Amino acid sequence: MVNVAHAAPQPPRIGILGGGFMARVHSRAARSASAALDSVAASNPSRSAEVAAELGFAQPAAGAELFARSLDVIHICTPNDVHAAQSLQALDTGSNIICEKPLATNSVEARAVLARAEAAGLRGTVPFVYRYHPMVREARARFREGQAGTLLTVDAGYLQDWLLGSGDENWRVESERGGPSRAFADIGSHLVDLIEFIVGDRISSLVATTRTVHPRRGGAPVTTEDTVAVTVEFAGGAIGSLLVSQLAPGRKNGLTVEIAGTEASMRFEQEQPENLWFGRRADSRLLVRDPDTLSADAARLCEVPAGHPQGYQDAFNAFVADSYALFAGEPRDGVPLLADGLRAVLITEAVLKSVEQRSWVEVESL
Ligand code: SOE
Repeated sequence: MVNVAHAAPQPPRIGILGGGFMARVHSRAARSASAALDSVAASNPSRSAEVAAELGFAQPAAGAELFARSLDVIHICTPNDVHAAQSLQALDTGSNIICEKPLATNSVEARAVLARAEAAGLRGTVPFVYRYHPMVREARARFREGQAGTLLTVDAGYLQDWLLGSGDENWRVESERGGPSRAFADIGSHLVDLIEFIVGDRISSLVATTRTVHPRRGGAPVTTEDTVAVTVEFAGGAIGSLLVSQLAPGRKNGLTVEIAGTEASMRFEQEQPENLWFGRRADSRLLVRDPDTLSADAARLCEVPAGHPQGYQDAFNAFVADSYALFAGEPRDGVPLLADGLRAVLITEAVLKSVEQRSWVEVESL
């Protein structure tokens, strides 16, 4: 049975800040959840007009105008350096927020966003969207049921190649706009969120090393990291290793998580999201997404029957629909909240501190 029970009860009026790739993904998800697409603010007025027409918004808006439109939800899809300030503005004008990661470029600002939301009685979510693949939910359900036993190790990586060459440029590379961490804040944060989401344990300490392979891009010096290797310890005693790179030739969005427990292992590969490998000393299996055989939480996120592949945009659609439902007061399990955004910032800061000190560091708690 296909279950589409994650539709929001009352579709909200929404606006989007930003006009790039993520604004497109968010707008498709908002449309899928039947939101009223009110206004969009891109980098300048003519760009806003183009994006509004292209994405089907009622009108373009300058940033300040958008905040004045009493929107139910503001999606923040702008460069990292303005996420926290725009989140605060949105909350101050009474809107719930869906803010792209990182929630802020430092934990002081991320904490301020959480405090403001709480004081205003508003909610926010952060798109750690890989949580919304049904086979991730299946891994989580099986792990929580004890099918893997006690967690021993985690072997995880997130590899991309879009910044492989010294000529590859993007605002994320510049620390003024992207923040002090690039590869880890951009994609390592997804990896940590996904691991902790599946196993329900927290990384308590880590030691990290990074490399900036290209010291200059586009004629300008680069201070943010291209590659990161991290050894981690979990509060519950397990250990693990994470490899994060945006210079891995041929890898486009290669997020992989393999956990090994005393009874079984599980491996999820984001580029093959219809499968989950479930390994035992005897009888290992490749599980396929089939709503008739999955846990309730995984089946809830199945948009189409078995054998009809679903993927990234479906995950994003479900995340946005769940966010809207949560904002409307409906309970939803496993939605990445502002606290999860803060958690990612704290882990990123621990990575940077470890690199600077060349030593193990404890991850600050929430
Ligand atoms: C680029 O590295 C990027 O688009 C990230 O910013 C996203 O968060 C990730 O989901 C895919 O890759």
